[in-house]
Amino acid sequence: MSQKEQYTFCDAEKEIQINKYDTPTPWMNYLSNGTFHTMLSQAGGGVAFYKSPQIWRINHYRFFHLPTDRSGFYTYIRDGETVWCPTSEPCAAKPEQWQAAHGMGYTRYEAKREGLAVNALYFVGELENCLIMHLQLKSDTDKKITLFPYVELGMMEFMRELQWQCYNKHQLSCYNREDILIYHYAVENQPKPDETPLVYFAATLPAAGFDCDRDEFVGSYRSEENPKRVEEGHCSGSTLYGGDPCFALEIPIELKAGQEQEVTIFLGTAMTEQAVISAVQHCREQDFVKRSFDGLKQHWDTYLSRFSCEMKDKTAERMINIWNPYQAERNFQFSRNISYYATGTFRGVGVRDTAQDILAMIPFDTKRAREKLNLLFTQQYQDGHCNHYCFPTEGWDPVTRTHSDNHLWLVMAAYHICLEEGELSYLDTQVEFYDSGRGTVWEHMKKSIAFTVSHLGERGFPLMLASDWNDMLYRVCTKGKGESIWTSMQFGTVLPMMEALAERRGEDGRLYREIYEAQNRLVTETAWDGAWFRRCITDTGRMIGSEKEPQAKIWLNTQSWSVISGMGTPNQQKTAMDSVYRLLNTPLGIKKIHPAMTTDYPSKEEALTCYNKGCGENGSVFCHANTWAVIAEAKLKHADRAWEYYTQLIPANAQKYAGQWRYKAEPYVYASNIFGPESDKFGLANVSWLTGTAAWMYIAATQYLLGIRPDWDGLIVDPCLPAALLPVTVHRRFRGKMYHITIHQNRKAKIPESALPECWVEI
Ligand code: IFM
Repeated sequence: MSQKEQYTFCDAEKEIQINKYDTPTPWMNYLSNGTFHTMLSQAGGGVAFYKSPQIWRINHYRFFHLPTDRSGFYTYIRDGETVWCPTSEPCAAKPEQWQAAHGMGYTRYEAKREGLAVNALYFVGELENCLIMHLQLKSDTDKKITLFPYVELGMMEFMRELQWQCYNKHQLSCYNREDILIYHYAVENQPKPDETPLVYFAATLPAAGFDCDRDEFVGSYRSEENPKRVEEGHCSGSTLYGGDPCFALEIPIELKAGQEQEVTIFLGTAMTEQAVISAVQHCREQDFVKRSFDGLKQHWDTYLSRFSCEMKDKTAERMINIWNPYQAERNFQFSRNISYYATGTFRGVGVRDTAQDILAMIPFDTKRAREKLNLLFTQQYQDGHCNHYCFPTEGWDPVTRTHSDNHLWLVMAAYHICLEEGELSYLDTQVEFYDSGRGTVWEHMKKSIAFTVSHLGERGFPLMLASDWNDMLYRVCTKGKGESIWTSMQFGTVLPMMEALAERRGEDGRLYREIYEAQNRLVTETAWDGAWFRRCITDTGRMIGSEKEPQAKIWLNTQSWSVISGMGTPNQQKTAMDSVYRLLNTPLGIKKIHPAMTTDYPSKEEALTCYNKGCGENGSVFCHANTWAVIAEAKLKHADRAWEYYTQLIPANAQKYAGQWRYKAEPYVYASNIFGPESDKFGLANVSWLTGTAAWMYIAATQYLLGIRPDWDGLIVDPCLPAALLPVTVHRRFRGKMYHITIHQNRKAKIPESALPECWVEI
């Protein structure tokens, strides 16, 4: 099957249109209004949740069991003896014509079988907390059909369900109230019972029947593919007071040839029965669907208009204008919580991950960025270190491991908020410390620096602690002595930010400069290996990432971050990045280390990895880390190489190179990693959607390739683009004004803040 047949991008609609339901893996979209969320595949599979997938998950979704990508949000159409679904799945009888399209916050399906055409639009709007499934039906001939909208409910706490469902499921109830099905999750010891909503299911047309008991609806030894009641043509009217719940409706419809008929189904949440009834009344209003969808469209049009570009490379243009900022926004919202790969059971808000996601929200909305960063600062202790994850929605205790990098990411995010806003007021925001007391953001930031200063190792580099950015390095420091050269470079990146902020505040910034210089001396002298920078030092003093080592001789991050931090000499930086190109680059991106390690390196007892070669953290193309190589090459002004690194990882390009059935993941969003050449699955993309790649690739593309960066008194234009790509035009909203910048050459320039609402510049 050719690429063209499988999917098409439609940039005018900001959509990807998918022409076959059986993609190699489920290709997901996220529908959300910030409170009610649905992850939905091209085949109608997925999971909905209210605020948290850990404690308020609505339906079952099987992440790795077969059949894949089930259950989901299905409407069965019983047309004579045939039963099919506009989502294509899960029935054996498939539509004769079919297409799905993922757009900004919505997914739609167009299907036709036996003269019956159905357009189904799924989205979550601002007006109510519900998934809206709007169906338009049109038949070539007169027809009497029955629709059976269906959702397999689960216990709201997925982990409790795995462990305790044999008891707790008999504490659930699901029933019909005034033509609305209601699910009540109230089990012993559940967290936040008072904040737990009821779930509802209702339609705009009257139902002739319903089921709330899954076993009654589906029947024994059957599945979503062939529910018994659909086959029989009628629901059983079951309610459920203990057992396995579901929502199913039976909606008979008479269609006249050529006439369109509409029905909308709502799966939503509200706190009380009365609130449910009001919400459904609202949903059933004549223009509710239209108003909701228009609002959603408007929201994304406005959001994405804040930064866009026009360039000859349409694949890159599409990523920069549409899919990359969309993915970054979803990461900002969901951190690494729930995706087709992450089960949404334990990862709340990761401080490290979210602080990086904030960087890509800043150009769009500093208010949202501030709020999220405030939350992260509440995870900081008086001594300056931070919790690793927190669970603000679930109210669970945080994961308290101390890593060497978490608190430093906060400094970086706060600096960039100030820079975007062009003033320092954010620094005066008061935020609680996790252990006791409160302080301004600026005080928090100073404590971040103080923590690293007081946690340097024997050689003077920051202690690794429970790992730096690279989780795998937790074994380097089990005795508390290992040191991170990369954290030194991360420290070296934020110290000049502190210096600049201190000076703008009228304080003495020299201390930060002095610390920077001391760290820089270490990096230049001790970390340099001859052709690249070493990565870290183990408890026993072994230098990891050295030519002298038998494995994992070179690591990507200390090369790219030497440039980002400005540490090491210019010659070292350039040599290091040349080594990256020579030893780590592949046509599918840059490997994180080379060569991949065996599971007994450096010793069997203290092995650095359990990963097979070429997988995950062990020699895969780690896309997140690739973004920093793009930035580094752009900073070195190597336009062709920077662009090569950027474009080879654009998902549609990588997928094309690897082949669709090797790459497997979505061609419109970044994956966390791609299996590397030391694996026989080289080219397989893994953990798509929720990855730091989204935020950083966006920063790399917009701030370093296009080179549009905020400065205190205007915009810096510092492009680094291949000559063949020029001219490029950028539209950037900045401090309430719109800038239209046409770049004809790679020349650094400064655009002073405009007094007018719009400003046109040629570089
Ligand atoms: O930095 C981490 C991140 O927190 C989780 N995914 C892997 C990254 C690299 O180890």
